[in-house]
Amino acid sequence: MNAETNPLEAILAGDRRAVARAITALENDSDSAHAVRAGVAAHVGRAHVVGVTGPPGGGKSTLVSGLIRQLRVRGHTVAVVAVDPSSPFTGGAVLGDRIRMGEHQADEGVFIRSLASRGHLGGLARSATDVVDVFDAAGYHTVIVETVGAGQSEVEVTRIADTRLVVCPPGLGDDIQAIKAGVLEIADAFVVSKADLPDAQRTENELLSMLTLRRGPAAKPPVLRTIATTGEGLRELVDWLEQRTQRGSRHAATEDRAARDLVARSIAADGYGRHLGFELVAAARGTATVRMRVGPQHLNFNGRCHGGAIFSLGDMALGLACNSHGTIAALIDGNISISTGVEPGDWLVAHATEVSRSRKVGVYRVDVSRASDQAHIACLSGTVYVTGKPVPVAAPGERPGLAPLLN
Ligand SMILES: Nc1nc2c(ncn2[C@@H]2O[C@H](COP(=O)(O)OP(=O)(O)O)[C@@H](O)[C@H]2O)c(=O)[nH]1
Ligand SMILES: [Mg+2]
Repeated sequence: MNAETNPLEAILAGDRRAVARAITALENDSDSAHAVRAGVAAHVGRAHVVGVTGPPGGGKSTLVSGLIRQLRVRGHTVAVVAVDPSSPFTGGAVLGDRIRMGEHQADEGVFIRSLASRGHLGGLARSATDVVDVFDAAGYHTVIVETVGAGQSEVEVTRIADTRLVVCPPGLGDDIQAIKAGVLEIADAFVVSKADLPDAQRTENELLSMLTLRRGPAAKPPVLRTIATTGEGLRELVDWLEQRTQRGSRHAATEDRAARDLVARSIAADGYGRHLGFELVAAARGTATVRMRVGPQHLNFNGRCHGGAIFSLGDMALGLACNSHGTIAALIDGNISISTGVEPGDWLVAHATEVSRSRKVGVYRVDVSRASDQAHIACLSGTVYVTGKPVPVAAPGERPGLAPLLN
């Protein structure tokens, strides 16, 4: 088979050079990128795509390297996409990943690719999604996506992966609040990395108690401990991965993916939301979750969070939820009840859901809670008028706007 004459056949046959060339085309968005996307589209959905997210230096790359080792022992092929959108700050991290995973470079059953940042997280996530599809089409059993957990990338990893692992190294301190405020909703499992460190037990306890507070019928994600440097806990983690049946699920809800794309672009284009520090956590058709950390700009003259700021947060989630269908909908009537005051430093999470929607009118409900203890803070209900005009950021074929690089 000749990669020059039939690149798609070569990719599907797992030819490494053809795969590498396809990825380069996607990264550079060159003329052949479109052909690659179109070509592999019909051949995806077999790989188990595992997203690994967490703070910089949390032990993600070391963990991924350990996962590769375990998966190889079981005879599985593995591809890795390492995405580091914050490389201007962590400079050289991508190269570091390459070196750290060096032991796998000679293994034909392993393909590791780092994606360099161009500062646009939205665009980066898009090429990561395409690269995952290439690996999937090339027949890799497991595709691991490593991303730095900083704001928007949490929702991006939701979009890319079938299974999401959130890495929590000991000693996160206040940062654990941010984890509570965002990744609680998206984590399929928590991994307490560097479990050899003294604070590991405390981190595990904090995660477990935060999961106890979680409401709703969804299955509680397990908390697993690993010491990636010695391999401890990795067998259990891979056992857990192997019993998952979510393989290919990222393709199941195409409509939700489209809605999530649109919502991510909408919030990035929202000047008011950016001004107040709103961050997107998750979105699907008719629903959106947005968070903020209460800072000085949100306070009233009594030093507590302004009711207007809470309304704004709720309204942002509601606005994203009702516009997620792709047509402009505008609030015509809204009510808020606030049950508890909020202090500076608290993380608030607003979750909007669709109660009903007809061609012209939609009814939405938003629950605002405090991340640290899941306390109910406010409830907002609103009626929207559906205009039928397309949401401007939804223009087909348009590149995503500048997603805010958070943290
Ligand atoms: N003590 C200990 N250190 C670890 C462990 N895993 C990773 N590290 C160290 O933590 C640092 C950051 O690891 P890395 O995997 O690059 O983190 P990443 O930025 O999240 O990808 C490195 O110095 C690793 O050697 C572990 O299990 N125990
Ligand atoms: Mg890394």
